Amino acid sequence: MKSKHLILAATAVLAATLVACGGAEEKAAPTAATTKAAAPAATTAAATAAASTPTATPTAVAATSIGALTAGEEGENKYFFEPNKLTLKAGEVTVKLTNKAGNQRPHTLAVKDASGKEIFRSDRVQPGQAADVKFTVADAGTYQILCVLQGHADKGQTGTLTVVKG
Ligand SMILES: [Cu+2]
Repeated sequence: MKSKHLILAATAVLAATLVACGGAEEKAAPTAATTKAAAPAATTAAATAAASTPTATPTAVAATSIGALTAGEEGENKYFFEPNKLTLKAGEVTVKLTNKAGNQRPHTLAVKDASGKEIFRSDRVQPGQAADVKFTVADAGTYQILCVLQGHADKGQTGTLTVVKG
């Protein structure tokens, strides 16, 4: 008899705890909702900006078909592009390729598509010189850029060209 009461009591406590927990969650939820509801009112401009950001960002990125790269060297074993990431809009593009003064060798800019097919290769640019390299990338996507001279890509002279819809 006593133990039955204890179990009942325990069950009641458990039930009360569950209800209390449920109640607490329900109480917490409206508070969060209230906070959320209040936020847009307080920061309508920010909320509007945030909402328009997803569409605004690609447009901002796509605004240019002109990029610039500098070919760099660190001794004999490391060649690179700075920066090694470019984003351009699809179509005819121009990349100013600068071969840094003080470098010891020419460099080029070539572009390979996702399948590894070379779609463009520039002339050599000599140390201390720059060239406006023009080519066409018809399709949005990710391309590899590299210098095609012997061993240069292996020594790090590669990068990524991201092409977005114009
Ligand atoms: Cu090179």
